[in-house]
Amino acid sequence: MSKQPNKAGGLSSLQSAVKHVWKSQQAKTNIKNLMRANQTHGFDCPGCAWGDQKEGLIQFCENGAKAISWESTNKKVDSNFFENHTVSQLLKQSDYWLEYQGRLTEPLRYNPTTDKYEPIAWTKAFDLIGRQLNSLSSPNEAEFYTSGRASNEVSFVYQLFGRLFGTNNFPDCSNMCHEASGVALNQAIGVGKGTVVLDDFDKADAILVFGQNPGSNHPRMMNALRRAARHGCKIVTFNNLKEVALKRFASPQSPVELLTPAATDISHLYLSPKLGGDMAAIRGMVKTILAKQQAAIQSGQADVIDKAFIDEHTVDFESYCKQVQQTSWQQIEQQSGLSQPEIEAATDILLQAEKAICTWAMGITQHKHSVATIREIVNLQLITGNLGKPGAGLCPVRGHSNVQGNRTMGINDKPKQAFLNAMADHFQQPMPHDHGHNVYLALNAFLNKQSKVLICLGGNLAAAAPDTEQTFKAMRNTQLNVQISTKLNRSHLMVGQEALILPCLGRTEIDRQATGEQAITVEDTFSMVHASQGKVEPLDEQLKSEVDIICSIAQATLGKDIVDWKNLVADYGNIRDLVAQIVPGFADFNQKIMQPGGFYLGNSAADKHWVNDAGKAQFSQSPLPESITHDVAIDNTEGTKNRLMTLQTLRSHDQYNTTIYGMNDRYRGVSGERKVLFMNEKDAKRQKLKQGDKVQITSIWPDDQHRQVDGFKIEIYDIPEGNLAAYYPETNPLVPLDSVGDDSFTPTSKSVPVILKQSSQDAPIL
Ligand SMILES: Nc1nc2c(c(=O)[nH]1)N[C@H]1C(S)=C(S)[C@@H](COP(=O)(O)OP(=O)(O)OC[C@H]3O[C@@H](n4cnc5c(=O)[nH]c(N)nc54)[C@H](O)[C@@H]3O)O[C@H]1N2
Ligand SMILES: Nc1nc2c(c(=O)[nH]1)N[C@H]1C(S)=C(S)[C@@H](COP(=O)(O)OP(=O)(O)OC[C@H]3O[C@@H](n4cnc5c(=O)[nH]c(N)nc54)[C@H](O)[C@@H]3O)O[C@H]1N2
Ligand SMILES: [Mo]
Repeated sequence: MSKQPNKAGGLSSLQSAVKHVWKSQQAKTNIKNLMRANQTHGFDCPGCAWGDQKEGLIQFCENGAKAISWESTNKKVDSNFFENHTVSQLLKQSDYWLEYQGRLTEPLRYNPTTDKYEPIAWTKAFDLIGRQLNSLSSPNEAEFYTSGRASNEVSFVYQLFGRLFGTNNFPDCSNMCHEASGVALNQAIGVGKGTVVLDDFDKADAILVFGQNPGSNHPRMMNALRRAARHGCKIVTFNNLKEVALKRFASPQSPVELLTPAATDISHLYLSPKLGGDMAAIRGMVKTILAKQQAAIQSGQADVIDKAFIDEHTVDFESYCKQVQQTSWQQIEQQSGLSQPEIEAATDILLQAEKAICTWAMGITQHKHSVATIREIVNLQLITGNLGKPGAGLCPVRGHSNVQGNRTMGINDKPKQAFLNAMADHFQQPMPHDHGHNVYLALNAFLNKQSKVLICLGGNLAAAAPDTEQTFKAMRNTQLNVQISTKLNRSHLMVGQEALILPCLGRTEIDRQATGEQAITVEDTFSMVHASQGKVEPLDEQLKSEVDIICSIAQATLGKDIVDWKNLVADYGNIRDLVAQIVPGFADFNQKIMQPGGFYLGNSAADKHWVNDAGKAQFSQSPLPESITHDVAIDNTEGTKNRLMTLQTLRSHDQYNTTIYGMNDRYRGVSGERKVLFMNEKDAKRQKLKQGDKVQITSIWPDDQHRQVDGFKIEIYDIPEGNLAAYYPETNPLVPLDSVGDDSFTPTSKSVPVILKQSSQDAPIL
């Protein structure tokens, strides 16, 4: 059984930050870099999308330090490197090894005869892309993927280019991430973003944290939770696993907590529902509230629900109540894995709070019924009137540092009509109106050979997307695969008929253009937009900025009649002027980013202004899913009994999505390995497995594909029976491409039905 530490943060996290800065071999630069992270006139930390505090010298966290050091290495992956490595050889290396080789510094083109990437001049690369795009029989045969680190400026020119070219095919990392939040919130409250700002965390009396691990993935959120807990705010955590940081956290900024065993207790109540069981748990909370309301009416006491808010601001309350009444406690307990008293205890905390916030992340968004679950979170906040007042609201905690800004700038396969109209009016050009492709549709289009050209603005689609074998096949089907990146990764090895690697500047580097040094902007989880400016010399003079690369491709494809692309590259202020004219909320964009800390975009729902179809906040009324548990005995193909269990795929403490920084997961007590399978002791006994045994994991899905990974070591763990957990991306081969969320198309990465067998051999590298 793994030994978890008894607190998170503190000295160990500072020590780990220092170790990663040192390992980058650029210690001096990186220490300077860290002091500029998230400071006015500095750069935005590429780690996560949490908001910045107003004061404090240190605005980075351990994992931000890793992200920054990872980018600022002095190791280069240039043409020399590729002379010595064929793509076939590189394919045998791990994801960790690939990224560890250093920064990409030269534009490269794949040569199928030598099976190597070879140097190509930038202009030739742009011409090649322009020719290929213009040879397509329809613009919809091109797919423009974005990863959420891309700035507002590059996102805007990217979508402008794609739409002038003629398509809405903008698959993006959000499709695999918070898509369900956007869909559900748009339906319910008319805006697909969170309604709270950072200050609200200081005002809340209760915070409900659903399905997220901020200790590793949003460490700066831990400061907000710690402050709240110390003020007496009650935090209720719903997490399938017992995440240490959500139990006890020591702030590295507090001398006492840094240097002594002291720490702050974070969660007042910690509940561990079954995977996918949150909707049932929340339904149980509402059922409790309605019962208490009934009792209050009968005894002539004050309302438990917020009747005034419900009457004035919502629709469909009555039909929702009927739905709740029809849901039995038996079903709620069975599906959530929580008991009625546990759910009632959580409800009591919420009801005692005048102001409450609900936050959530991937533990909620990566299931089949994620949209319905998020609607249920909204229902809970509506019934208690916890929306549109300080200290209360909804907070989907975003992942990538500018994933929210990408959408605001128009990276969207289903753009709103008003946005398309504004674009069409401004540029006097028709815009494509048909819905484009998300990640799921794009991969299918490559598999069916309907789509031919893939351009990726950052990210690592090959390793991030589900169903590795199918994803590889899809990417290898391309006529041209263009990867705009900072580091070598698996997506570069998915060569189609043609493949290009275009290396770009990172966020920490100085971006010099014709009019001088440029800043970019990003939007955080709280709709705050602020500038970010790199401060270190670029690693190589051949590197170009993402804006330059996209505008050069656009010019090579479309010419400069409609847009003067060079003018946009020369001064990013010109891009912001366009944004100011097209995107609501950005008037005086260039002036507003001069303000320290940036500016707030506003949120209509936070102002109790409802711009959805209903014109009011809308209660949803979905029944609970019929079944979410896969914990049943089934006959496997060899006729023996096997248990079907549910696997979640998640992040370790030492990774940033597909970028692996190291082999440890300190807060879960794992060191030196990533092929680990967390399992309940009773389940292990039932299946005659013990700590350290190696197993083969097979996912069960009604198609002919054989999805399996091998050599995973059993780690006996405090996890609900029937549930398993293992790291992504090693387990992506198990997530079936067609297993997606209702209405969101997000891969169901947190509920994969699997069976286990003793390992037969040592596992091959993915
Ligand atoms: N250092 C670092 N920071 C990151 C990232 C990173 O990889 N590394 N990634 C960034 C990105 S893009 C994102 S989207 C975020 C991701 O941030 P998280 O959502 O925290 O990421 P995951 O590791 O997927 O963690 C999922 C959490 O939800 C819990 N969980 C899983 N399923 C369920 C469920 O059904 N119910 C409940 N109640 N809990 C469940 C898991 O036990 C785990 O604690 O972090 C961002 N920040
Ligand atoms: N099974 C499973 N699959 C998942 C998830 C899961 O929880 N489970 N999570 C999903 C989620 S939430 C997300 S967001 C996706 C992530 O999907 P992506 O965003 O596509 O993946 P990343 O790993 O963040 O991308 C890393 C690569 O980005 C490039 N890069 C880094 N910085 C920059 C930059 O500044 N500019 C450019 N151009 N490139 C840069 C580097 O080359 C690096 O290799 O994965 C999803 N996949
Ligand atoms: Mo994400």
